[in-house]
Amino acid sequence: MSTERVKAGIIMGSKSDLHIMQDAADIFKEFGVEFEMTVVSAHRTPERMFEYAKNAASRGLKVIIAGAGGAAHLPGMVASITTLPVIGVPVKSSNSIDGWDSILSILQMPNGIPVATVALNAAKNAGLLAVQILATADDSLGLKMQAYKDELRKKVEESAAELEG
Ligand code: C2R
Repeated sequence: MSTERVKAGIIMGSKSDLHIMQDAADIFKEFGVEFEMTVVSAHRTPERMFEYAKNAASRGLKVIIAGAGGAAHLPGMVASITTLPVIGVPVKSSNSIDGWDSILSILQMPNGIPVATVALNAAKNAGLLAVQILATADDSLGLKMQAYKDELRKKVEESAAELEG
């Protein structure tokens, strides 16, 4: 499914999650991180989910972002199979009551199998966290992340200066 250069995987339980998960892909594009993106469902395609999680590290991936809505078991199940860090994105989907079902399904993992859970629909933060993980072994990526944070700080300082007059 990928070449050695691909460092990050984005998976989602359904194509209907794409409008949310695209934000993570956009961050990878912005930072120049090679990534792959596909649909994998623990519920609907358990064998595919197992194969994906089992082979991810040997294919060269360093981090996986997994988004799902409702009874969102995908991130936790993938985390149970791989030793790679898994970042979970709770999606407020059509079958989600109010989003809490997705959040708690991903967040409340048992000891031993962590999933780094971001806020509801926060695929952008998932992308940024994945970049930060990759940057621990890539100085140039670390510099890009520093520049990104400097830009955020500048924007706040400009807003503050504007309001203070
Ligand atoms: P459909 O729109 O395809 O009916 O999916 C998907 O992530 C999506 O948000 C509705 C929602 O079901 C979620 N889904 C899961 C899993 N597979 C699909 N939570 C899973 O394996 O955890």
